[in-house]
Amino acid sequence: MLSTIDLRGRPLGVRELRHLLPRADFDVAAAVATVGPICDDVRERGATALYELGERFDGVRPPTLRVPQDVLAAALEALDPQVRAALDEAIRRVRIVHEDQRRTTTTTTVVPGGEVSERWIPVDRVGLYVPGGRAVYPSSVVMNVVPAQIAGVGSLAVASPPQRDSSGVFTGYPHPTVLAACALLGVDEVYAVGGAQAVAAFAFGFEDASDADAAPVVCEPVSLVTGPGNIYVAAAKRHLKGIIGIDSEAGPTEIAILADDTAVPAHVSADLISQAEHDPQAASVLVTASVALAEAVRADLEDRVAGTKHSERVREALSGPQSGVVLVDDLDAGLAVVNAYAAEHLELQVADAAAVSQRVRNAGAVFVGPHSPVSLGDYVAGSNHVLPTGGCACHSSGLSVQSFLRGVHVVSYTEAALREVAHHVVALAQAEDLPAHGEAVQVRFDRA
Ligand code: HSO
Ligand code: ZN
Repeated sequence: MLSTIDLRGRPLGVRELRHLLPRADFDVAAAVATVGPICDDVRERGATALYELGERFDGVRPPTLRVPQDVLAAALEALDPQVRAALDEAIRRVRIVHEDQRRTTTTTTVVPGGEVSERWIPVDRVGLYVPGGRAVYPSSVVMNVVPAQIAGVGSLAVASPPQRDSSGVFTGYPHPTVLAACALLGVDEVYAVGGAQAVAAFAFGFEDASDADAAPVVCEPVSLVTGPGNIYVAAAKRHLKGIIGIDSEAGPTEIAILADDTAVPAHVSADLISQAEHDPQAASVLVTASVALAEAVRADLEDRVAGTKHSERVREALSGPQSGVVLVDDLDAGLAVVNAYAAEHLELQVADAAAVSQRVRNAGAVFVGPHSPVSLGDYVAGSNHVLPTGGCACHSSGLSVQSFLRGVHVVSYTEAALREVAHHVVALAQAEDLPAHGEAVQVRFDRA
């Protein structure tokens, strides 16, 4: 478990680091080839394809693609009170943080009579993806829905894979805890569709006329799809981007930990395991200048991995090419490594972690000091857990209220303000050999 990449004594630039740092050999780019035909199938055959793909990939044909309202209500009714209390608290904290992300219109007076405002307009309709399969993700319902609601999105649908083994009324629908979280947040449009096909279903919309006794169910296409998923979900988002907007490519999860001798090996080891638990393709990376810490973490991992519920999956993730221990000369070199790696989650378990955090440039989210583990952020810190993976944190942000808004410039000039600047428009239009641009201004000042 955890191969070692020894970068000590090697001054490395970003290009070399990106080449040397642990990364999965099967990445999103490779998965795009697989999801292309699935997306085409959904576009062409709609609901028929979605039922078949559920059977093929999730092992169950949903009773209906849209989850009926009484099934949503029953899920909320059956929700374990402790889980409900935890979800309520998660919702409360995520709301507090995301309320602070609201944008207000700014109006700039460029010159007297010449104004440019920026208005923030929510996307009309969004599709929120909630993973399922290896685990159950009611927390991802919260992380998707709360910012969309605060942004003021008018129409919002959730998709999550149909589940084979929940009993009775829920069989073939998303996990009841996921349904309960939707009900808790007032989301009533929920589809039993998972994987790449869910992203395609949102992008193209579909009509389900399989119930001859009822009116056809129509899922209108959305403008934006958000949410975390496995590598195929991330690949479908990349493939369909343009037809839909996406948040970020939130694929198999990653944790990088920058640690020094002050770190507690058991904490480091438990945190590496916590994210490896998601997926055999999850990445867990320890970056340290302390050989003693690296060894202590390795020793702790042996026991801890053996004793954890999903030890097989964890072992696979920790043994993969995407995970490892990176040995560096010092803290500066460690920071260069984590900035080049651009992890989805970066923990700083070092002395003076708050000061060190100021030097982090590329990470989906940063977890500072010994009492801020990633699993806190996964559930109840108030931060969002839908974050860019695969190095995308160097150009993308995690999910936020902003993800659901578009900034629109609204330009308003008076006649005098236009007249004042007309000659500049004409000069630039001529320089660009686009004289009609200039004429469109001049015509307003020509005498009749
Ligand atoms: N660590 C995952 C989110 C999650 N963890 C949900 C537990 N439940 C990606 O940030
Ligand atoms: Zn997690």
